[in-house]
Amino acid sequence: MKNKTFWIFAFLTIFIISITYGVTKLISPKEKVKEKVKETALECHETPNTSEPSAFKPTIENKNKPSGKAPEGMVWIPGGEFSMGSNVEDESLCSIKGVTKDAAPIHRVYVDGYYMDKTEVTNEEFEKFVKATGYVTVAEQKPTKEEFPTANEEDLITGSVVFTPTPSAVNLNNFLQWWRYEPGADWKHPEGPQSNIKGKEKYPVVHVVYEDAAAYAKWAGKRLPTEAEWEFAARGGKTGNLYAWGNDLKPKGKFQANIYQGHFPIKDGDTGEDGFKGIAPTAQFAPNAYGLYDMAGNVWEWVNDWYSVDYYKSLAESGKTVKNPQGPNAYYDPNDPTEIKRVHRGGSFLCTDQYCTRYMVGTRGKGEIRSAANHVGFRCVKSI
Ligand SMILES: [Ca+2]
Ligand SMILES: [Ca+2]
Repeated sequence: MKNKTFWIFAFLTIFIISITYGVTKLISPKEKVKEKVKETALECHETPNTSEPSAFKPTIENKNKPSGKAPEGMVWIPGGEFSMGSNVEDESLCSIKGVTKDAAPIHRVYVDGYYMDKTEVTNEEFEKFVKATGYVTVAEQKPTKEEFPTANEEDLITGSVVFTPTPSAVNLNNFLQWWRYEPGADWKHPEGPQSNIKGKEKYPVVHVVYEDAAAYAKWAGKRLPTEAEWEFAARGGKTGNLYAWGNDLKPKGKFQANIYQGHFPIKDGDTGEDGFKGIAPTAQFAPNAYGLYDMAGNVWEWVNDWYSVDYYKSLAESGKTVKNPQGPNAYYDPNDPTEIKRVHRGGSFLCTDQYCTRYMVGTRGKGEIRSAANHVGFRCVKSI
């Protein structure tokens, strides 16, 4: 690795951990866990087990509906009371228990109704925002000495993180093998400076950090969803399902989301059995019961809540139905205590049953708030 980019890789070490899959066990210093990853990572195709199916109580949707038409590109989500979280012990790294413990326990939540974007925000939509405002995303801005005081001046270069398949099979315990910091990568150049978004108008915008997403939402007269709003919407009024569409990953043998099939993360390993190798245009699969597309897969979606590993636990301990939760007051990830993180939801085109199954509707991801990558985007909501 060149000296020039060394520091930024060091910086990205923590970032990629969180932004990629949020699999905190993966980076545990405990060798025991690492060994388990090696043992199980490539043979994980069994149906996930659920430990407490009875923890889910029926979803009770609100009956009221606003008069008039929904804003363009949005659908009405009635809100109501539902059971939030995941109790799938085997999520992600198969037989490694507890990977999804940040999504447990199941707890009861109420949210008011709201409108939600049917799709992830697209390049075309984001371009309108940029043209109207002159907004410059974080990935397009040169990093500053203030933010990275120990970095050399020549290392302060614009760019973002891009998935890069490995030449051959690798152990899945070192994510640096399939991510690279690409100078010049940004939303208009998703694979790097030689790439562009021509013909990708309907693809989700990527390489956006939290503040980019929030700025777009404000300009559009919208806002980012809370984590509870995102999950209520993703569940589509159903109760305790594994996925946004039901409990079967492939009903009638057909994939319902753009995720990853094949040998992860090797070159030409993505078989595209779901119809897409890599990122896809939005809305290529059937919507969920609320008319929302890609609530699983394609790109991760920023939500507004701070990420705290034990937030659900604290809500559950109250023993009450929590009304319109806005997330914890502070971020807290014991694996990266200095990283400032907010929540990602839904998984991406890189999620696979070999490694990251966070397309499961109740599970959570997380990301450092000023870190972007080519598998993270967002969608907005609007209150009435
Ligand atoms: Ca795919
Ligand atoms: Ca998505």
